[in-house]
Amino acid sequence: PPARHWWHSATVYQIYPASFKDSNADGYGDIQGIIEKVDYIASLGVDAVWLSPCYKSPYVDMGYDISDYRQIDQRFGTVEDIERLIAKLAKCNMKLLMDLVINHTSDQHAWFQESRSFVESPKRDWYIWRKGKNVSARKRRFDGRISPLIRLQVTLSDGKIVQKPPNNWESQFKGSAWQYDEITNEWYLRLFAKEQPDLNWDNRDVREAVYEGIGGFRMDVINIISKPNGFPDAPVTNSRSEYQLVASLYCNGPHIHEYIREMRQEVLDQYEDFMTVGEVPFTFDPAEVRKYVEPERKELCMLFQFDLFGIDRGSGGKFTPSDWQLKDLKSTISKWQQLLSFTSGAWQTVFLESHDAARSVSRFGDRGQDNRFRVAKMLAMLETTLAGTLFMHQGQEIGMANLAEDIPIEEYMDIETKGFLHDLRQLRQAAEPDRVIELKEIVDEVADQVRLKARDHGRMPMPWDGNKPNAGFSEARDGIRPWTRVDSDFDLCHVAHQEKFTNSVLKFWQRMLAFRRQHVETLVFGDFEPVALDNEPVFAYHRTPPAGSGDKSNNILVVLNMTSNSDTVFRMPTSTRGDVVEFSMLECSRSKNAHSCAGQKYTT
Ligand code: ISL
Repeated sequence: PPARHWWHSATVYQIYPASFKDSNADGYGDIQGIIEKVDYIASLGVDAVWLSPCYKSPYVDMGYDISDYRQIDQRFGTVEDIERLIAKLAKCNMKLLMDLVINHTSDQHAWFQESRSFVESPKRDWYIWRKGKNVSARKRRFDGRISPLIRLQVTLSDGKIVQKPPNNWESQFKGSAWQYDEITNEWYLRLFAKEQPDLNWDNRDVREAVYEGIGGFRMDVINIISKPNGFPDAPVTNSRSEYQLVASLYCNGPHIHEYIREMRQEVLDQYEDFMTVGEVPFTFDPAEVRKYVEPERKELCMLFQFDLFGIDRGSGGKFTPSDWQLKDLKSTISKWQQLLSFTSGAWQTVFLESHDAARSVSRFGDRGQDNRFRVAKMLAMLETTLAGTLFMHQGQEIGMANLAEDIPIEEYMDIETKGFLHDLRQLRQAAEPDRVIELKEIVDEVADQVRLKARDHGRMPMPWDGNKPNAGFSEARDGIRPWTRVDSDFDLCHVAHQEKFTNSVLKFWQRMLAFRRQHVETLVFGDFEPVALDNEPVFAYHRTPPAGSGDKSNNILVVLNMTSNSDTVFRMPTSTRGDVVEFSMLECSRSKNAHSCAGQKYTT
């Protein structure tokens, strides 16, 4: 069997630094704030903290646009603060995982400034520059498909010759994935915001420069760093838009595995027991996914794979509805549990939330307040009884939900949400060039989806104490306000309250994490087998220790009631091996409303 490492059985707690704890009343969370909360984090029973970016950044995409990898942004503190955080975490037996964003930098990074300045710049080739496609004025006039608005975007040079981007790729945040730059009359690739130019990984110097700083990391969009040769146009799947969002074209590029292996050999292997988790969005083919994590290939320790995360994504993109059913959720989880496990020889992560998604309670549960905490506990039980390295996102441990207030859609701040709204408005404007389309005209139509799915929800400040101003997140006053809205429902859901209350979501997470540690062979390393997948309202599965494990008899049956009906009945299928000899209900309320339970030791 493959070697075991500390990170296999670890639970990692994600901190979004801007929203965790503000120690200096400037409205932003900071490193010192995290240091103050290390004891709290330790009390959860987690093994490591993943810190979303806090490097120097103009903050166009909340720090995922880095302008200096060697400095901590002023709003968060200093490098010394990070060192103090590492020391404090270590005292509590926890490690720190930093976020490595190396597909792109900020446009304010010195490398890009140099690259953009002139075509012969030594750093020109550090980014991806191409000439635009020329479109003659004549062709333009007769090409009915080019809408007035899109023409505006490409009439960027001297007015006589109209340029189009080098290909038709769409940015993740909408619009063309290429940005015209007047200084040299060329375009650079930027798969995300225009302030996030993509690095050219084919350039050896770029790779050397990146390798200089690496320890152990969560690697942002690591599967798209190697770009396809020739930058071919994407097939047109969305005829309403000039640009096509076809991430599969630039995922798993020609040199991807070579670069990851190189990074590992040249840097990571020098450190003992480093941990890497690659973010691998847009890739769903199991064979492709496995390549990143099969131990003998010596690439990544584990990855974030997004099949489950995208379950509510409609065919028209994230903000379009999808009619996913409970059975899809069950089969998606079951599929990946079996594909990537200790026995199968490739490792995975378990996660339901991050800073890139809305809250799981709101996405997967009903929106009624009545069930909110039950749903939170049920999902906690789901996650803590699945195989893989467990990741939880700050606030999940108290059952934070999406913003309770239906605030105006225009007040959503995230760049993905804003980009989507902007793009939709442009498309409408293009269809009706004779009148001005205001944002409020499209708001009604998209409000439900934005309220359900916007990334903003996962980035709300932590409510530490509902009796304090700003829910104890920040003492900002005199006109200074927290950088983002503090939810109005904090009196219902805050840490100070849940710490005192034995049936709280927080206490439940603590108990479940302890249970997971106690049954690590079965729950972390063990095999997964769904039971009665068709039993609609219930999700039930067996967990059994891996073959060859000394802990043979500790089988666990997990039964989750996925409905709000407390009378739901689950009959043990006759195929169940052995009899239940001891069945402990772990449910929180102990009342007849028991919502979910895990039984243990049921073999003979
Ligand atoms: O957020 C998403 C969907 O809502 C994802 O498609 C996301 O854009 C993708 O997973 C890449 O995410 C990472 O890189 C982005 C950054 O905005 C995200 O916050 C980060 O997690 C660009 O750096």
